[in-house]
Amino acid sequence: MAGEKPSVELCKGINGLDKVVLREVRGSSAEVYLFGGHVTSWKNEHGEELLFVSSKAIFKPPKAIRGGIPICFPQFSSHGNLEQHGFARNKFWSIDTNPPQLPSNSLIKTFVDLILKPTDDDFKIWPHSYEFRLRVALTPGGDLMLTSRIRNTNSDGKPFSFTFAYHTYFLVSDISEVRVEGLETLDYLDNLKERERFTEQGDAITFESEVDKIYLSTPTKIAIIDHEKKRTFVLRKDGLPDAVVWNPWDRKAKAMPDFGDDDYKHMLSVEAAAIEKPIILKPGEEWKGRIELSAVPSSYCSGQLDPQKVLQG
Ligand code: TA6
Repeated sequence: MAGEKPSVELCKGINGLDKVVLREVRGSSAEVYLFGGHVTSWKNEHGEELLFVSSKAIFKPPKAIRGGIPICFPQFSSHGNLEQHGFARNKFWSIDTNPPQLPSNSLIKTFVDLILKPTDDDFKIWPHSYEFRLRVALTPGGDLMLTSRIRNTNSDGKPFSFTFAYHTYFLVSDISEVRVEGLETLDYLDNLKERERFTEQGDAITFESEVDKIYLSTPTKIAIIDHEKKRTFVLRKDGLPDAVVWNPWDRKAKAMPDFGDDDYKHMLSVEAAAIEKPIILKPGEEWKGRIELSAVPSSYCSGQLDPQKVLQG
């Protein structure tokens, strides 16, 4: 409830899985499951959900949760010989009780730190020692921030490389009424055409069929405009040069057991990522990748809020 103290609460979620609930003074909230380090809810001060989670999502490890913000690490999609999207989203994370200092805005008081480290078994799959720290924070204004820090802790002097994505599922009212701004004229790899490289046309991106594209070296701000909901999501990103845009549309929707047949109408994945140039870390080195999500009331057509202003602001 608005007006109460900001809070961070560890509690039980679906199927008794541990989750942390963040609440901010003006009423916004977020939820993150220790399974997968997976954000499954982000609500504004009116209690309105902003992230899509499928009604058919399965909360049974090791199956990844369908929706919210799965984390793809150390491999995006099938770009390598590991399982699809790597293993971080299929692992149990722990609360990081003693995280190293993270320079951040002192106004941000509502956050939780999680950590993922490899088990002996994991070495058989990916023979590297690492520490993956994830901070999930909610600003007083209700923005959601995810900061990942990945450190190579190999003692054998070996570097390792990885690709990465915050696979964010935004909740939209009607996909055919959504526009994405900030990716115009950029090159992209089309996953529906064996990752062939193309250049995007000059206008905002709209949706009328399946899309699965990796935009390369994008601006640090992308706007997702939901006309019907009069809402603009602003995605700001650091350390993540690429952005994936995905909607499975009807046929693929039917093929996914944990996804409703009509769910594609109400979600759009826009994923801040590092794919084209894998991140390479020598022992002792650390990489940081951050997103900040805002949801601002907008009425594009009435010009009240022009996404271009958002993108330039
Ligand atoms: O990010 C887009 C994508 O790589 C698509 O190709 C599609 O496979 C989607 O991710 C979902 O992947 P998942 O493994 O969660 O079913």
